[in-house]
Amino acid sequence: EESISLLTSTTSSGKIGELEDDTISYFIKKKLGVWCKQSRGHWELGTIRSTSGEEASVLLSNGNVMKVAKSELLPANPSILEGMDDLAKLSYLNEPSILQNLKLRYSKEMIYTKAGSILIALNPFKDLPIYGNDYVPACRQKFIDSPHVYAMAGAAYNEMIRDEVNQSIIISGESGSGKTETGKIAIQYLAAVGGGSCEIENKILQTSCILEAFGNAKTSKNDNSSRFGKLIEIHFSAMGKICGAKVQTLLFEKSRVVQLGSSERSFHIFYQLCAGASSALKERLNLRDVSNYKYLNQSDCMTIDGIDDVKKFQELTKALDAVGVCKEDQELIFKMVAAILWLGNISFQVTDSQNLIEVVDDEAVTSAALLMGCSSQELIAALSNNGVQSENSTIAKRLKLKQAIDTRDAIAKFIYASLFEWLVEQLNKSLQVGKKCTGKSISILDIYGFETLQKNSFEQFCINYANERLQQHFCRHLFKLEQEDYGSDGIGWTKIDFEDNQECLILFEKKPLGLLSLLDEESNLPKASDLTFANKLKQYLDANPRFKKERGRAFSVRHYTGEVFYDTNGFLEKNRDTLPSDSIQLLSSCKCELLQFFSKVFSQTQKQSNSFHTAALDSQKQSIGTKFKDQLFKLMRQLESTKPHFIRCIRPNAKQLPGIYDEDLVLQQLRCCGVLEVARISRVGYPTRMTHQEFSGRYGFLLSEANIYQDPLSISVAVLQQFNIPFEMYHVGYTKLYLRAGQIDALEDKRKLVLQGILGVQKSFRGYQA
Ligand code: AOV
Ligand code: MG
Repeated sequence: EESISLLTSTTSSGKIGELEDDTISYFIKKKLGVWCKQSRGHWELGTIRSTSGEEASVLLSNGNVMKVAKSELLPANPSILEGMDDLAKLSYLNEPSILQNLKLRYSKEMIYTKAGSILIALNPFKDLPIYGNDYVPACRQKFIDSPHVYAMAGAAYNEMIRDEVNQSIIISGESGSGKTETGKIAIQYLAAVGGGSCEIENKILQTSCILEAFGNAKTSKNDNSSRFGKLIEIHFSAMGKICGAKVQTLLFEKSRVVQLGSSERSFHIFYQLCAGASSALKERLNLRDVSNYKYLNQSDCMTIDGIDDVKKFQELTKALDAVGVCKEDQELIFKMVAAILWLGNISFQVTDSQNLIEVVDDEAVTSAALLMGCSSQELIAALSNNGVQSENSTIAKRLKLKQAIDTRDAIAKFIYASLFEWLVEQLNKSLQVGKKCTGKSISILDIYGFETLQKNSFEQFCINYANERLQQHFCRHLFKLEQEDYGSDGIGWTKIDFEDNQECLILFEKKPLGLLSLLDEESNLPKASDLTFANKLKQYLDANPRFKKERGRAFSVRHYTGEVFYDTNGFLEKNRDTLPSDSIQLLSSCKCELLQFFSKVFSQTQKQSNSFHTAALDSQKQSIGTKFKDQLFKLMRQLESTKPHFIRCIRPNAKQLPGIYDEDLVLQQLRCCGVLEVARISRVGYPTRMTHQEFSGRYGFLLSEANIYQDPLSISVAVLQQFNIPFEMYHVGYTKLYLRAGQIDALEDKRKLVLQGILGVQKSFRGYQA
């Protein structure tokens, strides 16, 4: 009985010391558990033995007795609450209690836990028997009770049908936390419940395999790290059947094609093709073993433990078949991949004291030229000269070593990035949403996770900026909008504080004195260098509390996840992303249709962006940073028009191994994503809200005839009363009705029963007529 009274106690996080002394006496008398902070920031469970003044003597579970300040103690939850499936159900919501709860569940392979409306997913790093068609219907029936990706996808699906509103499932978390896998699990569920007779859902499932082969790579954080962001929009008919899909991608990390960190790999496809191509295909592409290619062997890592590239290649070609990429196109794709590998092997010889070069005319040149469909001479010319415009003619100017290497790499990156974009287009054509598709959609967002590497460059800068934007969206929905709604609808409410990351976004986006603007400004100055850029940042941004000066070329940003140190080496070049006009000319003259197409698309976008500028210089085209910002804004606007469902993925250890729960690592991630605050809000909050019109429109017909009202408000109240919804479970606002978690589902069940009854009567009536 006493543990029950504790359950309903109003204290939520309260430190014991902040409560009255009789609470402490109560804890002593009943030997209730408390969390006691240890020297290294860990928490140990114990019981208070006695107190004197501000100090308490605590018997720890490991047998030691410790003296601590009362204010340092936190209440532990009674054991009946151990391993709760929703953190909001805990009596005490403090960090050690949450950490302990998740740990216990993780040890029992219960990787999903709710924190109010959001789903927390701990990466198990091993296959669990909780997916597959057997689990789909089970989740569908009682989706409210079981924390699972299926349940969340199910909720999105049901709400889409019920409210006729587009939905989104937004997955976030650090690199390697399980976002991409979680996204696939959500799609799997939607394909199962929304599957019709057509092939479309199989095609949707196959797209992941293709996108991962070309867009994922092994990094130091994750063996299958996404190097692009993606939003998959799944469209449904009015009957709830899948009728198409659209894939949108975001900032692709093309630098990986030419540059690798140690123990990292390039994109999977390079290794898959070299390992898995048939001998005939290998011959046609003049393919060698991966160890022969400089773009790949600059890293010591060629294989991934437990991954069979041969098998992956077979799966890839099957997937390409399934989405309708014909064999001829597949051959073209592989040709481009092989051409890039050979391009990387092209070497240069310095011929004079001025560092001018000549291209070494060897097998690499012949193979690359052959695959690209040009002559060796043409390729050599494009790699050794740069056309310089003079008054009325173009003079070919010989390149220096660094310029030549940059040109070669720029061509390789351009071909690969264009290939990726083209593939996404092919997928979209194959998944095209038909005209008959009049229903709504569910979008699944899976971007690259926050990254803090030993060396953080322009790529991490963009990735982390994207994560800041996403965090803002999350905060707005869970904290700001929620609380504003209560305020304006006359609900009494104590505000819950949360960390706002607005300041950090200002640091990135402010014009003209923000990181992105200053980067663009510097990128447009011909004499600028990474060092002058770094100095400019220090000059203008020092006052921003989110910015931190560092020595030399570096600077730091205080992100919502912590401080990240960036080295500006290569920032300007990567932001400019220039492709020499000679290279574009070369590609457009190649016989390969894909290359012709890529160069045409390039010239068109170039023209479009140039029309906004006066000078038609290469450097005047839109920078990568600005383009990315625009893409992100568009994405956010798109998400704003949907009802969001959030999944927070957590990486329980950095080793990518099952069974290890690193408390510090988990806690740091929980803090970043505001799990504690979310759980608090949802415990006191009302997750369901409908206008009186909506509510009375949907449930009014359930009223017995004695209850006939005209206005929506009275109908709503009558429904609540007729179904004995307890008073503390709802709040009637001026405009909306607010319901606590679980209430709307009980009503939905009743509605369904009644409807089935009515349909049953109609059926038998028809049967009688016949
Ligand atoms: P990410 O998408 O969050 O990282 P992934 O989804 O690629 O992370 O997950 C990393 C690895 O964890 C996967 O390759 C699986 O081995 C394992 N994993 C994740 N979720 C599950 C699950 N539910 N069941 C079994 N194994 C799982 V990044 O893309 O790096 O930010 O840019
Ligand atoms: Mg991923």
